[in-house]
Amino acid sequence: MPSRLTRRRTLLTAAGASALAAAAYGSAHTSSRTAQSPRRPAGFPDGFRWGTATSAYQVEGGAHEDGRGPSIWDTFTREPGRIRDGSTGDVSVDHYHRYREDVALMKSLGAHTYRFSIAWPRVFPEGKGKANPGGLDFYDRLVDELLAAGIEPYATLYHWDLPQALQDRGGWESRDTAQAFGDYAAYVAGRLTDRVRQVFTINEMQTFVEQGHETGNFAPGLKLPPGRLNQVRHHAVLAHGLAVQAVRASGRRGTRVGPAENIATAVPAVETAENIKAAERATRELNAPYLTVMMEGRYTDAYLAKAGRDAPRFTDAELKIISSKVDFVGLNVYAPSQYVLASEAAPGFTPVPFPASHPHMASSWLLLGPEVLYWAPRNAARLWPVKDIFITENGASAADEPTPDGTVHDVDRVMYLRNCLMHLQRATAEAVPVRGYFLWSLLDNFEWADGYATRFGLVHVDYATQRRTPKLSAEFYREVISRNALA
Ligand code: IFM
Repeated sequence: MPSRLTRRRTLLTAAGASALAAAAYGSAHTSSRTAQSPRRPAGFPDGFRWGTATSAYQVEGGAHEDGRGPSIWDTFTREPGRIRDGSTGDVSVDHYHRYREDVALMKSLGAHTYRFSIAWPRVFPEGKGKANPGGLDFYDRLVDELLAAGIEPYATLYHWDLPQALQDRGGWESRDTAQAFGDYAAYVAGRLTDRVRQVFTINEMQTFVEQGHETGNFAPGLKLPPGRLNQVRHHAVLAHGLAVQAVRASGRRGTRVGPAENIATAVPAVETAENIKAAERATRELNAPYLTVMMEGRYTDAYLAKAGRDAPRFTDAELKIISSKVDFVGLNVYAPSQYVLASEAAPGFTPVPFPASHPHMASSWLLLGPEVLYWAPRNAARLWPVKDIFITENGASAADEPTPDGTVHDVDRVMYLRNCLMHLQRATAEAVPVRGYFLWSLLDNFEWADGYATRFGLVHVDYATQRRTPKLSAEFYREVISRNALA
């Protein structure tokens, strides 16, 4: 730890810290405007892309239609005790049939983009082999509707709904699943990239791997020992790399591809130069089996040393695939993973535990720390050579009590979003290359193990009638989009 004196000397004012962070971010990336002055422009950069995000299993419903095969979430939701309210995604918010209404809602927000995911078991009901001839029809219709509304489609290839047939053959413990994902990515790219020019490979590896294979809270509900868990992690990043290569090989020229990962972000507890550096180091290590290996093509020494005999088995050729060049990096950002202080002892940072009184939104994991919207992209851009970053998810769960006419005055969600966007604006003002933001989520939907008990939408859904009613937060977001600014 630096001495108290050193620490006091390096404690910065907000403006000074902003200038320092811009300088630390690197002159190659820093515009002359921000290098000369810490004054922040009022809005987001011209051309900033605002949108919303959803995922197939969470919103589509239509679980048994048009030849869709079962996914691990169909199986998991049927196991007693797995989902808080005993629900499934069989019908959900029926986006499969109501997509026109939903696209109209996006249009009324003034959104530029929409990030949806494609259900692998609709396209390959058995996970591989023979494609379902009608498996992409829904996405064809959705994409056409979006384009007609002037909204750019961003497709995610995998948001956790693994075909059950692949799980039966070992799921992510098997290298074949990574290969099957590459083949599926090639098929989708061949069919959709005439209109879908931006593709995300896998959404939040960290979540589906750890919640699905370590804690067992998510499908497929496994609690694997460390060695097998590390192999699952390795197959997930390998699948990402194979998909990047497949999109390049089978997609139309100019299709852009990258991951959408929930970067684990360390935030300096107090903004000093030493703590900022410590937060970067910690972020690199926290993401060692995911973003770090994807961006650097190697597992960190600390990760391999800690794993010891449980380290994943891998080859150099696989590391090359995993680190295939991407066009952008999507970051899902909700809460800081850790606050840190600098430490002179290895590994160069000390985590500061969250106190029991730390506030959170309706979901207990969603701890408030809106500055993470600055530090996540800023750390990523400092650590890795990323030219384009998207915030692929950010949003909040709230209690959302509708008034008798169905409206929801979700001032807490508005407060959360306003604070997050203020910090994101600091990032863009310092020339951190964030190009767009996808708010999670357009609609209330199936929130995995919480079922329908937890709501994240800008638009309230009455699950009994499927009636959609925009909340106050929708009005807030419409204003932000129309001004390209918070005020
Ligand atoms: O609903 C999820 C989404 O599927 C992945 N990111 C976090 C969201 C809120 O928990």
